Amino acid sequence: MQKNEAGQADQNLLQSLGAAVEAGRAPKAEEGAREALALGLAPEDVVSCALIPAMGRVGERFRLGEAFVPEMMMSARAMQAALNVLRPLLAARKARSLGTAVIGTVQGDQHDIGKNLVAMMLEGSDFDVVDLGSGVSPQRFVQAVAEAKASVLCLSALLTTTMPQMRATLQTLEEAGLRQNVKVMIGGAPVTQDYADRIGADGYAPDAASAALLAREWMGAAADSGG
Ligand code: B1M
Repeated sequence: MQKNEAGQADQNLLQSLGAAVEAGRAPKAEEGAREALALGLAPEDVVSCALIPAMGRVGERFRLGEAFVPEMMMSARAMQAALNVLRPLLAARKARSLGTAVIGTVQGDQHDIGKNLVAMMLEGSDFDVVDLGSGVSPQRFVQAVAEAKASVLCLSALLTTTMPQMRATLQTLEEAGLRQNVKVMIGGAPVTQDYADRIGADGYAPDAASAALLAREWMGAAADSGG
């Protein structure tokens, strides 16, 4: 096949994968992710060119009142089905560990897709990851940091109403005398660097790849994993 034909085939596949996620068709999304890998596409490109834009479109339709919670739920399942296929490649284990990262979505917030992506990228960037899931209370985060002797704590929030849980978690960490032991990173669609500065988090990352890079930087490791 000629190079431009291969490029067109890749584009078509990414487009139909995105459409499957948008339509909430999990089996088709899973199949599309497998085909993308078989075509030699990088898993990071599949995520950033097909999956994330598809979820953005669903969110926009929800915002406009053209889609509802069940549709968002079905799209989330389809995205998760595709991510499950990509996961082994995104989170390939490396020979050494830079430390433990505890991660979760804050209390009151069920959104876990972005958090799952960050966890996968951290795993693929030489971290041992303790994933607490979603709806995690400040006390549970702090308990996990203590138990795992974590070097990094990652807090995700997708709702403006749950962002204050990030501040609450930092306070609980402080009260437990553990604040100095761990670097705290926050992220999620409504979160900003300015918010991180205001609540006293150590850092903010706009996406999963930058989150992994920042965590590596904190550990004094080179930007490229395995470096
Ligand atoms: Co909800 N939802 N949702 N939802 N949902 C949003 C977030 C919303 C923006 C939709 C909209 O109005 N346009 C809106 C929030 C408005 C706001 O507060 N600003 C919203 C709402 C309102 C709600 C409900 C309140 C709806 C209702 O019930 N009336 C409800 C709340 C439930 C709850 O949590 N208590 C709700 C429910 C749901 C579902 C359960 C149906 C489902 C989630 C399923 C799941 O996650 N398992 C869902 C979905 C799917 C969405 C949208 C459509 C997609 C989110 C997503 O997965 N994006 C979303 C619209 C949108 O975001 N455009 C929306 C893909 C994902 C890869 O991106 O999570 O942003 P994201 O992660 C990014 C970065 O943010 C970053 O890395 C990722 C990319 O690499 N990142 C980090 C994330 N965490 C990070 C942590 C880091 C660093 C980077 O460091 C620690």
